Amino acid sequence: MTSTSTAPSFDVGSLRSQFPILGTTVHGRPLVYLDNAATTQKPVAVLESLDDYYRTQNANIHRGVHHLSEVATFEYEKARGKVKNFIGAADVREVVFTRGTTDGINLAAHSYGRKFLTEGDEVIISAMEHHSNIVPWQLVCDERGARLRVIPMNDGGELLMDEFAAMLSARTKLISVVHVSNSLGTVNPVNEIVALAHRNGTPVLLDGAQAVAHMPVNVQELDCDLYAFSGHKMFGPTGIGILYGKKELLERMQPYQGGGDMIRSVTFEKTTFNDLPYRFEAGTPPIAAAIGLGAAVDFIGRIGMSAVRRHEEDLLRYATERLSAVPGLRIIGTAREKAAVVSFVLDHAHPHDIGTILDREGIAVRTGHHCTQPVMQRFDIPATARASFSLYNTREDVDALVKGLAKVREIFA
Ligand code: C6P
Repeated sequence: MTSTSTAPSFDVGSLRSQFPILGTTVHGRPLVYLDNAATTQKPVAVLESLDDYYRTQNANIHRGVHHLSEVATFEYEKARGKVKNFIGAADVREVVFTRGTTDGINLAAHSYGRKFLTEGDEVIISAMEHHSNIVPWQLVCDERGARLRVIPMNDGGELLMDEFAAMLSARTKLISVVHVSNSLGTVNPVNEIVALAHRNGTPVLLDGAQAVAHMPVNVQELDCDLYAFSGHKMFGPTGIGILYGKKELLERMQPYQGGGDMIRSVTFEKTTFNDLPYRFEAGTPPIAAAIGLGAAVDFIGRIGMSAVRRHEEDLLRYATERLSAVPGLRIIGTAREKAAVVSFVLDHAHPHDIGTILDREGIAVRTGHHCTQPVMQRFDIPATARASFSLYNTREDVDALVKGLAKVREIFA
């Protein structure tokens, strides 16, 4: 099998040169970075925007009348506008800056769940959720006397849609499902989920942590009510994320955290709240990180998400083919619709040992339960090794992984 790259218009070499870390070595070997579902690397454009902000623009926002405060406020709000366009939101007021996906889902659980859930109500999640989309709902359901229900999946890692449809009732108050599974790679039929939910009058939150950097996402086309994702998984800094929400829904939700900037007026008797989206952004936000996320959005925009998706589909096909040929290797997650995430187990080798041996070869993969313990229970395994790809990965990276696994097999034979 040859290692030629496919999509001719997609210049991986030039993209890679924009990521300084990809030119470094680990244990004396060139870095092969295959842990993109955990976090992506950062291009020069993002690094420079952070540096530039702190060197020339640093000030608090929405507060000062002085020049720097106005510049910082302008840049922060410009970043919000870029995100709005990137996800196809109708209005900047629908784009709430958060600390990340986890923070966004917790915001939704508190602000929606505490206001709208009552005794006997139901929240539906799926069997392949990240802990971030399980625990916040467990907490709020416990508090409100509501019930958490789980859409089951088949052995390939696909949701059983008939069972989902049968679960919907007047008691269903929210559906919160992952767009793309981080441990199986499944791309869920989110359009169908939203359509069924809306027919039942139920809003839908999508966890887009593993989707936004890998495929075109348009929240108006998805028609989802809430959509959460993290900046650091899409070439931006850590500590920043987005909760998109339809304006009518956000307006009905109660504030999550209290503090500066989220109020209109405060007396000891009564507080009135600021407009959207500031009502959900209490305190000084991660200003530099938001601006860095704006730079990440510009970076992705220059490439185009459809081209990214095509490139990663090629990597997925190639990786699946080559890994399937490794004796004793079993891929966990074989859905028909997948993103470029390949989880696997290997006979006689624990995933942690696989990860450690690969690391000595300069190859970074993640091992463990990937914060999806119920997925591991469903497949009756303790953990997997996971290679997750991004726009800068190549077929040569896949070849390096397969070669590294040959070493693992040699040691554990
Ligand atoms: N998954 C992974 O290695 P935060 O930590 O808030 O940025 O993202 C949480 C999260 C939520 N949902 C999904 C589907 C995710 O994949 C993640 C993060 C990482 O798979 C770290 S566990």
